[in-house]
Amino acid sequence: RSSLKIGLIPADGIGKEVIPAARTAIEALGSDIPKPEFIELLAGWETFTRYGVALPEETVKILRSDCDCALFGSVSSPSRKVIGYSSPIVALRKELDLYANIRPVVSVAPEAGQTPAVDLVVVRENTECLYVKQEEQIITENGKEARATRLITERASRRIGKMAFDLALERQRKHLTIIHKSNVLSVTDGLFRETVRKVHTFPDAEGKYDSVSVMEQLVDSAVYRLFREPEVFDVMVAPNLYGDILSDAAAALVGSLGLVPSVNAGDDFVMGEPVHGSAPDIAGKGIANPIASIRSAALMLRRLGYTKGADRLDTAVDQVIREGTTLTPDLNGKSSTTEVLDAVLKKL
Ligand code: NAD
Ligand code: K
Ligand code: MN
Repeated sequence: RSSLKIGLIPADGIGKEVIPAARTAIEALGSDIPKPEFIELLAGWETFTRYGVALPEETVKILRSDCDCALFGSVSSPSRKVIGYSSPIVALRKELDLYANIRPVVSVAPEAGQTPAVDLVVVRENTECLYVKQEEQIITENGKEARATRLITERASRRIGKMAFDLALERQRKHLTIIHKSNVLSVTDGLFRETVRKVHTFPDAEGKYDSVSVMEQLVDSAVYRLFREPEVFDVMVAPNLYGDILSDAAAALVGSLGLVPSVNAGDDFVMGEPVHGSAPDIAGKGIANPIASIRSAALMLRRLGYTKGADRLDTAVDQVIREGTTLTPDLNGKSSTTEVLDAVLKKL
């Protein structure tokens, strides 16, 4: 590649503050990556209020045809149903078939060379479970009744399972925990559990995964264990909703949601995205932590094979966290988004 075309979708709230910071950090990588070209794209609640659509067709079209990868910020979704509105990030993950959401959670600032207490990756299935959003409400003689469909397919469970096994193989501990609740949801979670387990023994696996140790844990006790002994977890693979909740919980262990990055990955596209939302409580104040987004940019670059650029971003961020003098308020610091970005740029 002579250039790297990156779609930028800041969307709402602090997305508009942290995605530009990630952009500047990428630009500072110079010749370690192909020359980046940024294409700004619309999506989100504000886009909906202006144009009546949360995910313009144009955005999807340009991502598909013109972009090598993308960075997404965060959307503000109303908590009540608004006619015509549907979360653009959920739609984008589906449109681009970004079936895995990979969320590494690593402890803040272990001394250089020291093993961090928390060093895990949540691999979240990204296209189904309750996020198919098939909900209905009916009126019965006893009042309102609401139902939702929870979809688990063998196909989606198998490919997320493979992704998780492949990630486990790359890691030192090579340990995989399957998260489910099949003691209660024996049909849906039962299928997820069984399918992921089988990846190990697929004929086409040809012993590839033999070095991965597989454990399983019910989702509720997994959260308990996560808080008591997070060091037992390495790679955790989970259906969509459990993965969403587990990764926010794990973020609390490492100090802030503002630190935790992710990539939405499929077989032919990758989109970096901080795990956090649009944070309306701090939006517009210039104090959002840009680290989750800078790390998301690093994850995106790493998946595209630009290891050196990714390493440089991660190392710079680690140094800033370890020094502890330039941090945003979520990490008990006094610095602004821009000051943290500047500190990262200095380390680059
Ligand atoms: P949130 O992640 O936006 O915020 C939770 C808490 O973490 C808040 O106190 C916030 O200030 C803090 N926080 C989050 N990111 C931070 C950062 N980078 N720096 C400093 N502090 C940070 O979750 P919420 O408040 O439950 O949701 C707010 C909105 O975001 C909702 O409309 C929700 O639908 C949306 N949301 C979007 C996504 C997404 O874009 N994928 C994900 C989660 C929530
Ligand atoms: K987000
Ligand atoms: Mn979430």
